[in-house]
Amino acid sequence: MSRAPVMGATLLLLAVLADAGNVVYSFTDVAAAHAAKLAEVRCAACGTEDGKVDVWHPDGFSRESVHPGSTSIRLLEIRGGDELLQMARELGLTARIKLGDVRGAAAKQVPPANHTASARGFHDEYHTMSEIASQMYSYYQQYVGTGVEYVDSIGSTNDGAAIPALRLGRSTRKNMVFLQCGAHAREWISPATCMYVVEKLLSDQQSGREPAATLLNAVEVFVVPVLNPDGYRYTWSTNRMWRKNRRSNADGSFGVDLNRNYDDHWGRCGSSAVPSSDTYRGTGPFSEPETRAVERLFADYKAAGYRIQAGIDVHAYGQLILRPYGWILPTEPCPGESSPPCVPPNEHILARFGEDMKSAIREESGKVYTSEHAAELYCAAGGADDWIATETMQANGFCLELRDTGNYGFVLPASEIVPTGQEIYKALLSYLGGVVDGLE
Ligand code: 0X9
Ligand code: ZN
Repeated sequence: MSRAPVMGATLLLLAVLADAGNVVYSFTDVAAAHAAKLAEVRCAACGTEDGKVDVWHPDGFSRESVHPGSTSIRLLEIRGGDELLQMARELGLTARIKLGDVRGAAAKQVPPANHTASARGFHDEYHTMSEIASQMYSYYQQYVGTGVEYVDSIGSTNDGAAIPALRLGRSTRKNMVFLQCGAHAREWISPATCMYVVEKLLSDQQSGREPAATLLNAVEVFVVPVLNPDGYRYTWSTNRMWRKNRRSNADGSFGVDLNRNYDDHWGRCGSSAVPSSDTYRGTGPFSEPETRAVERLFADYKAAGYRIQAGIDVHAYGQLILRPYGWILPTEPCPGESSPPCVPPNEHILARFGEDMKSAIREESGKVYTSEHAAELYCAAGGADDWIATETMQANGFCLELRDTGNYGFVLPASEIVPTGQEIYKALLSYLGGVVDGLE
């Protein structure tokens, strides 16, 4: 008889626990010291490796400040629970609910088990790694007459998986643009957008629609839709909010942040030496098979006489068009210089690429993207964009942060795949046009 109330209390407690860590809160203009305290709060239900809250933005912010020299963080978005609210209260900070039901939004992204892929279009849903790979092969078969090539794998991952790719176009002069998606596992809209633009480029090319048809005669586009298949698989099987690859680290933790692992100013700002951190940079530049595969890809194509002109690394979220540098703020002087700004020598050209992409997107969908230096978001070294800039003929490496601005963040509804694809397709056409104009 006396057990019923106890059961009731247990159930209530379980319900509360189950709901912990299911909300993303936003904080504005937070002192760096306070932000660091918030990021240290424990959150058993958040699914992070170190048992702390999951900082969605600035992405992976943990112990080290991502804004060197800055005393405050403009915008913080953190997934957490009651402990986070308690800490915010102690610090006198106002927490606003940005996303009230993370698990609910994530569940809605996955098609029901009984769904038939043919019932809806490919771009109406998010897809598993194997679905993406077989769709890539289907594109190859369908558009083989355009010169498209299916690359089984550019290298194999820590878990022994393939990293499939597609090479589009037919450039007699062997000019190439590199497009990379899915470096961060939880950013599902990135691979989905890569797949959308691949199909659109191929179908426009095949039917002679301009400007794609002319552009793909001048430059080939090498596309890696999912650079991080191990991480991507893990977001489907185990932890939807996983960011890094699945490297088994020396301390028993897992994962290296691929966007801190490229060989450009590796180890500087915004990257962590702590393996369990979401921004762990790895044991050295290109320590990871996925980034090494990109390095080798560049080397192989260059050795084969290709001129890799430029490249884009596609992420989410924030609606941002980021140009170099990411490893140093423009308000600082470059090393060895006495005064700022530290910006690339071709800053005016890169700024123009950014503005043109922004206009193309706005014209297509009305969405407003911000064009700025990557480090203005936050300083983070070892990124793909900075490395691509150093390796390309036009010293041109961009990072795109796709939709949205935080309402859904990483769990963007599948209904946004097509509109995001459409606006990014226009941005890409503008980008390719700029690259072709810059050919020697
Ligand atoms: O932190 C990142 O790697 C990117 N943002 S994300 O939210 N997708 O994780 C931004 C990278 C910008 N580029 C550099 N800092 N080099
Ligand atoms: Zn990312």
